[in-house]
Amino acid sequence: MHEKYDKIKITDLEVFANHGVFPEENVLGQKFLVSATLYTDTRRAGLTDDLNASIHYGEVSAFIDRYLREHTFKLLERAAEALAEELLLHTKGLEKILLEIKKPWAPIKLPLKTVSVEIGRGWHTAYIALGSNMGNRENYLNDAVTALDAVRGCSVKKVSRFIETPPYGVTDQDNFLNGCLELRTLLPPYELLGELHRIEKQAGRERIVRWGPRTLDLDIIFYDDMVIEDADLCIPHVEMHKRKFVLEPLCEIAPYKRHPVYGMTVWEMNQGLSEDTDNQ
Ligand code: A4P
Ligand code: MG
Repeated sequence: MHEKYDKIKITDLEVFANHGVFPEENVLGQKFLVSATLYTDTRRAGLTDDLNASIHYGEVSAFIDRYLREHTFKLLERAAEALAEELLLHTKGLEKILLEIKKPWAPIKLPLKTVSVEIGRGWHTAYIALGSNMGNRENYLNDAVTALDAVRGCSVKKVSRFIETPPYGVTDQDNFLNGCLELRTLLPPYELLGELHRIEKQAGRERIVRWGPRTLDLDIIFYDDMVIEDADLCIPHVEMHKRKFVLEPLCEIAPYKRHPVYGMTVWEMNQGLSEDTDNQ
């Protein structure tokens, strides 16, 4: 996995800008030192000697300089967050960034070399299951795909076909239309869940009966290989391996994705479930 180790580093780029909590800092300005570690696969550039196959550190440096001069933030945390997001959104081939902003002249009336904030941000891959069993089901699912793709820092990469499925759990309700999608996202899991809830709400979703009828249900199935077991968020989704209506569409777009706890691929889980049903 050589590409995981590849990086391009910019160290202590000097920018004169106006960030700070004190109003004087926003007017007078001061020096900032910016360091960025850009994680990108340099293999192709390494073989071809072609700049277009890599990230141009001159352009990135110019972008950092311009961005920090043209915006004013109170906190270094906010400056770093906003800048990292802009760089990830607009730099082709940039998978992850470590960004440090140092403030050598921090006005705290004590001698110090620098204060700084360093953050790590990057792209993640999530798989989302979609379901609807009320109203115009196909429209609800298509609108959800569009709404998710429109979220800043979210880009839908693949969408499965939508399949008609009998209700699981509470069986006394209409058939579902189910599908899955692959999402590239800058959002951490809880922020992604917040966006899913917002989109469900926009589709008129009301939470009356658990597992009951709904216009739109959006569940996070996988988020990279992360495992979360909190009261209000479980990833991988706890029931996914038992659900044909998740595994079948997921198998279309990510057959070789492996469950980070059970170790089985989506294809294997889907196959196992078909055999169980055949034997019933
Ligand atoms: N939550 C925890 N983990 C997750 C996660 N990975 N993704 C929490 C999304 N949400 C997660 O969900 C309840 C709470 O689960 C959320 O607020 C979140 O904090 P909900 O959507 O409000 O309620 P729900 O959907 O009724 O319950 P649940 O347990 O999420 O049900 P499922 O698992 O979504 O199942 N049959 C067919 N054929 N097709 C279906 O799509 N769907 C369900 C609902 C039942 N039967 C079905 C289908
Ligand atoms: Mg749900």
